[in-house]
Amino acid sequence: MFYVMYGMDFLLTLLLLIFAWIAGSGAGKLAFRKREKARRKAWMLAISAGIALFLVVCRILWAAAIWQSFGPRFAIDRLIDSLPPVVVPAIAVLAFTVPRLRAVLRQTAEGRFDRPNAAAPALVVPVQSLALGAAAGLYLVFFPPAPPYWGTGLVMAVLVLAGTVLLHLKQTGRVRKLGGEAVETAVGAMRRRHSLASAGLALAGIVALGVWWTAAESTSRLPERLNMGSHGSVDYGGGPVVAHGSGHAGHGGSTAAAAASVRTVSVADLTGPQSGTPDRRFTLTARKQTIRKADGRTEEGWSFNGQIPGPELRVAQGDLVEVVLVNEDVDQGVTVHWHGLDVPNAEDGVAGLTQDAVLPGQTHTYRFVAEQTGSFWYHSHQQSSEQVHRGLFGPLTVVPKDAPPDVRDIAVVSHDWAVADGSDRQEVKPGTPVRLRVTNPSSYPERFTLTGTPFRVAAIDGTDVNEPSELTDSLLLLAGGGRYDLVFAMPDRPVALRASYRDRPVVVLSPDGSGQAPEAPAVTTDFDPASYGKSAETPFGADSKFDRAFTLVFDSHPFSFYDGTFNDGFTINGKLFPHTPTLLVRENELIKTTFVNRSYMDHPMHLHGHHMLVLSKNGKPVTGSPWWTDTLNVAPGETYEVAFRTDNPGIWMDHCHNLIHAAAGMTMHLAYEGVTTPFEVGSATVNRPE
Ligand SMILES: [Cu+2]
Repeated sequence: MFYVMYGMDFLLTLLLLIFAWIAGSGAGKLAFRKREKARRKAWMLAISAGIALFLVVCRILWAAAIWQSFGPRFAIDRLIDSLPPVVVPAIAVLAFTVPRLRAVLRQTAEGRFDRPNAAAPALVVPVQSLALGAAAGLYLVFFPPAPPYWGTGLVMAVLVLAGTVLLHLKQTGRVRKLGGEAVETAVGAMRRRHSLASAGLALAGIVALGVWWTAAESTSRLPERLNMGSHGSVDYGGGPVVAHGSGHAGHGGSTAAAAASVRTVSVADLTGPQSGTPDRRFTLTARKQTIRKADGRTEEGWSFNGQIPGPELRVAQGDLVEVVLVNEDVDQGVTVHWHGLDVPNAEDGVAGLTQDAVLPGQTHTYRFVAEQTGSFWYHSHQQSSEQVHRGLFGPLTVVPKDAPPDVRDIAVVSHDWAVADGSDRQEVKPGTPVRLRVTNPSSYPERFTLTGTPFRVAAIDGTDVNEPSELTDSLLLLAGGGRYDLVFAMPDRPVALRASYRDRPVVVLSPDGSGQAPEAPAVTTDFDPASYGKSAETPFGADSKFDRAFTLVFDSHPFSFYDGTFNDGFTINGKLFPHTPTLLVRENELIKTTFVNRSYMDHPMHLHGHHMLVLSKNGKPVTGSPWWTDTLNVAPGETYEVAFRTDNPGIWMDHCHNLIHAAAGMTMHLAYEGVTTPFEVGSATVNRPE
């Protein structure tokens, strides 16, 4: 639906430019046509201008339809930025061009041709101005404006106005020529000037493109060193101004924070318990590993403890967990991030923000208390777009202290490499309660089906669903980085979990361990967490008074540079990191964030260190169970409102978990007042978090 709506808008914009351009060019030449051709050319002008006017009306109606379908945030930029430059000239065409063109048509029908009338700027310039406005509209498709849109609107208006003035001057000059010379001489001279001007314009265009390319390429380069606490651009979300500094705790702290006499603390000091004997101790050793894929080819992968996915870390709620990360030979360095587990900031494992990447031969120790129960996963947050893809991830499960012992509890981390050899077949006695902890470690949303038994989605992103109802033939869309816990009692026949990207099931459970997987359902219904389960008390909700409200709008920038590389960028409020705003907060505030996806790809938004309560989806309140998430898939055309409490001080990543998007700048931070970091990213450091 969204693709159709935005695609059609693009098509209308393109067609408008084509017809307005044909009309504008025809209008400029009309007065210089041979008498016998004038009538036909005037008709062609009338038709192309008529189509262009019709397309302007279509664009207005289509913007209204987009507004109606997806909400004002999806159409407001059209209203402010791209429609005025065509609507105003279109009105001028109706007021000035149409009467004069009708006169030309009338006269030429009688065999007369009044050249000065046909050359009148009032006939010609409005049509050409419309073409300029249409060109501005097409530019805005590829370089979408950022909120609040007024600046871009003003620039577009000034540019089109300036262009119109120049066209007017040019046309007045032509009229003068037409008065002074014989038409044939005038036409000849005009043709020559026209060719020269066209060549000049084309050359200027190429030069401008070159200048833009060079400038965009060089300005997109990240600085050699960038402190992640420096916050070049900030957003207070309408709340009180928050003191923030320029990093380097321990070297005088932050000036702004000091000036406001706010106590500063370094992320490095926001650790888990440093003393006490751990209840569970693990060692994760990262090393290179050759992987044989399903098609027989081999590729260099990287593993934890020689496995892809890495070993499951299974702990009980309340355990003090100690994990020693050892990097044997992964040259880029590694870290471990505990995805979904809201650990203290220093234990969060983000290279360049909460620690330095652990280089070959080095170790790093993480210590935290597993306070939440549920399904989580761990992965490297150093060059994560490449390292997670190559295998540096694994499941992390926190079970309740009083977990029933008879449950068959299986962590399923579905990764295209890990399952290359076929389905995971397991024997489960009929009647056994089963919990499948399904994790999607890929960058893209994955669609799962479970066949052979009715089931319930017992938990989303590690948090229990309240009174989940029974499902059959449901299509479960799981965000990249997200988790669903599927529970059922094992029937006396096989059960299969399928992922849409694979032919063979990911997991087959059967009473004898060798059963045939049941057929995939022919028809499925989409599972919607927004209306699943029963509503229940939440610590805050849509009616709460929020201390700050942030709006994050995602746009496609198909022609953009990031760190010197030309690519398909996805911006947050028009910006790529490090120009994305840092969301600044104080401890113990209630925050509302609105995600608006106007781009053509899904963005699984992952906030570190906090769980977000989903308040509404596409303007409709969540009606089912309270829906807590740490990785929310925001599909094209979707708007979500989420809320969270600032109860975990630090500087936290808030980014798209399509790690390719994140690596191309779709990342930002949530920073608490007074928190600084001694760590840096940039080419002069070892740290590349994405
Ligand atoms: Cu994304």
